Amino acid sequence: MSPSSERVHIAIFGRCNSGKSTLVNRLTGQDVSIVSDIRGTTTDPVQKAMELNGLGAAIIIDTPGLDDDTLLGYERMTRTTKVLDKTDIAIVLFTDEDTDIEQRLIEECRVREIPIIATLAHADRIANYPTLQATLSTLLEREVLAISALTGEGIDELTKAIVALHPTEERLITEGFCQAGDHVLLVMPQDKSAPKGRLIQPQIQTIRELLDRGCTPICCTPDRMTQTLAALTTPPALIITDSQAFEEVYRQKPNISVLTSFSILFARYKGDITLFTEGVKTLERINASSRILIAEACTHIPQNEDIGRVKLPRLLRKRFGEALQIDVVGGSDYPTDLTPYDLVIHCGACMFNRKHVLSRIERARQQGVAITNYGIILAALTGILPRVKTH
Ligand SMILES: Nc1nc2c(ncn2[C@@H]2O[C@H](COP(=O)(O)OP(=O)(O)OP(=O)(O)O)[C@@H](O)[C@H]2O)c(=O)[nH]1
Ligand SMILES: [Mg+2]
Repeated sequence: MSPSSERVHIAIFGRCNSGKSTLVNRLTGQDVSIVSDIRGTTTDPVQKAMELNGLGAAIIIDTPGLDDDTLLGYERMTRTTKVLDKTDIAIVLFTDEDTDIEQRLIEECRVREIPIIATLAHADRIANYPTLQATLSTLLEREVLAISALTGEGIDELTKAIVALHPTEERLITEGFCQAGDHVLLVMPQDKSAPKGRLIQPQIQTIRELLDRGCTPICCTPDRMTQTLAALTTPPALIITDSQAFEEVYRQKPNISVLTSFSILFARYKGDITLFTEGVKTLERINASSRILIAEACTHIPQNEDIGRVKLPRLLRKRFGEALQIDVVGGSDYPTDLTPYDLVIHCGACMFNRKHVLSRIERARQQGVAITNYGIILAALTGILPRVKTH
């Protein structure tokens, strides 16, 4: 099954009782969300992984009603914002009620450059729906699809519209680092923090991509690197190492092999490597009275050598003094106001889709706050960064 971070995130927005949950169930063909005529039935975003015809791996997100007055206004807004942060495609349901809040949502999507599909829901019930559909279309200056989640009317057209909005351009993890025919050596320690019985996501994804690109991936643990290199008739064009093994790998690297790390490739693939390497330069201005935010995507139980909560704060305090103020947030607790911080350090976000990481980067950029990520800052603090290929 594709990881959720690689799936297109499709979110459904509309008023209470506009049929959002019914539509989710219709699109997934499953009983994912509770449907009822009680307003405010859906109180939290619900997401479901599915395969959509013609589009492939997707996640459908059901949301609480935009006009849900059982929720406090602020709470409602933050929930919607959190969903928009990761939305690749937004489906907005209009009915025969007012259109003000739906229009505000569309405006927010426009600012965030999220593609939208506007629909007139309940087409089976609204007597004069072709007239209303035309009026709405003029008002919004865009096509409006008439649908009924209840009868299935217009759902095929909706699916086609989703597929048409799906970006066809495929991003590559190793773009510009190697080409078809290259031998690529992957150095991957499998210590006790590695999951039992499988490889971690970045390793799996990289190997798969190298196979797809016609490269020859060769894998070893750091202690087997000498023997692995000796078994090759020519040195690998590219070596990708886990940052932990960097020094060991750097020492043994054949001169003509290009060296990079999984963290660097994923910082580039998931985020904005230029901004991240720019952000890390802020370290020159950090001092004991600075304030740093460490943002983690997961809310997992911290392990012994947890990077965000232990390793990184230790390294930073060692360098900038014990008084350095470091706040750590997890999961969806990413502050709206980042201005109290001199630097934001985000985790690798393996659980987030690219849109989600870019939304967070954009917030920092708009507020003029420097941002980087774990891989890049660790590479900078341990002196790796100047010795690897980053772009
Ligand atoms: N006639 C008609 N009724 C619909 C349609 N879609 C949903 N309904 C009905 O409208 C009511 C509300 O549907 P839901 O899917 O729960 O609506 P919702 O938008 O998820 O509502 P909240 O979770 O409260 O925000 C249910 O009784 C549905 O059966 C439709 O296309 N046509
Ligand atoms: Mg609902």
